[in-house]
Formats: sequence, structure tokens, C-alpha cells
Amino acid sequence: MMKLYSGDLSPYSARVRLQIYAKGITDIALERPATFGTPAFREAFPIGRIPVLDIDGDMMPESEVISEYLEEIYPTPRLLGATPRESAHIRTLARVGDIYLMNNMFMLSGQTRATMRNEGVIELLGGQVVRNIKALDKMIGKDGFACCGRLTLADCALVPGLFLVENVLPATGIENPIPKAANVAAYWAAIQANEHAARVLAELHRGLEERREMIRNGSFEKMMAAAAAAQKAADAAAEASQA
Ligand SMILES: N[C@@H](CCC(=O)N[C@@H](CS)C(=O)NCC(=O)O)C(=O)O
Repeated sequence: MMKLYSGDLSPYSARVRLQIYAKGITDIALERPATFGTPAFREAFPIGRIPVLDIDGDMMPESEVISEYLEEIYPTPRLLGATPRESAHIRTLARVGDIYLMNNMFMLSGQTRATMRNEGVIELLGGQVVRNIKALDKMIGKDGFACCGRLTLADCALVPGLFLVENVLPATGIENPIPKAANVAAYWAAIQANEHAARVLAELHRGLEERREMIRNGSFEKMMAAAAAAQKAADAAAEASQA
């Protein structure tokens, strides 16, 4: 049985989970990797990030690559287009969700903690998010879906991206730009009623609450410090063994 290494709060994992739910796939186990955040995880998975699809021991990283692979092996219901041009448009919108929203938001997320705050980083990455929401406003579908009048891989990437913009960006001090982007706001209100989107959004909210509790009680800061120290020691040991 295939496994998807995933986590509630991981937006990239949520993107693949939304695809799995929308396709009705039941033979992929969802698991949080026991070694996530440790040198052992980075040793096993060089990029060191989730999601990873475990195909009987063959490890496939990167959410977009996993999504395209799942589209090929579970072709129905199809979350790409009915024509090559439609598929290209779906992929363009998915890239807005991935590169222009999620990536900037993921890099910004540490900035919500006082110990990490750097105004230059917030201005740079937050400015990109605001600009990209304006771009999305000119591209997004007006019938409750990102495009094509049905759920596609574009929605799979945009839903977790917009979740982060709404719920994490304001904690950096930047106002949520979604309400001022009328088409994005209408899409965002509508897609949350989709049962598959609602399911991943509930998981993302659960993950965010757990993270916020860990930040409040100090255990997140301790966990991050321990992970950084363990990685530094592992890197030093690897360097020494090569010398
Ligand atoms: N480009 C990657 C990004 C994945 C990613 O950044 N995952 C985050 C969680 S959402 C992660 O595992 N971060 C761990 C780390 O940065 O050490 C993808 O599309 O899968």
C-alpha cells in the first residue's frame, strides 16, 4: 500500500490530500513521518520536506510531482483539463498557489514568532503575497471554482495557499488582502463549501491550533532549538567523516 507522509498544518501535504479526497482514493495511507524534523529524516529524504509519497519504499518528494503522478495512475475523476490548453491553465493557477502564495507564506510563517521577527523579510515576502493576490484576482474563475467549473488541481493548490494568507499573514502585521480582491474573496467563500476543501481546511485549522498551543506553552521554541542543534551536530559529523 502506498503511503503519503503528510502533516495537518503542511499546506503542500494538504494540496495532495485534497486531490486524494476529491478522487476518492482509499488505498493511500496518510502518515506523519516519525523522524520528521530530525537529521535522520534529512538523511533519508535529502530535500527534508513533506509531502513524500512512499511507493513500496520508492520515495517521491515534491507536491506538484506527486499530484501529477497521482493524476496519471488514478485518471478519474480527472482533475486536469478536458483539453491541453485547459490543463495548462489549471497548472498556471496551481503555480500561483504553490510558488507565488504557499512558498512566500511558508517562508513568512516563522515571522509570526517574536524571536524570529525581521521587518525586511516581512516586507519582502508579505509584499509578494499582496501583489500575487491582486494577480490572482484577474485570473480566478467566477463560478465557485478556480477554473473549468469543477474542482481541479488548481483548487488543490489554491485552497491551502489562501488558508495561509487568511490565517497566518495577519500575524506578521500585514492585513489580509483577500477581502479587497473581490473575485478571490468570492471564490474563497464558495470553495470552502466544497466537501473535500472543507475537509482539508478542518485539518489545517486543527494543525494551526496545535502549533499555536505549542508556541504559547514554549514547547515549539524548545523543539526548534533541539532540531537545529541535532542537525548542526549531524552536519559537523558528516563533514568530519569526509575530511
Ligand atoms: N516544494 C515542496 C515544499 C514542501 C515544504 O516546504 N514542506 C514543508 C511543510 S509544508 C516542510 O516539510 N518543511 C520542513 C523544513 O523546511 O524543514 C513541495 O511542493 O512539496
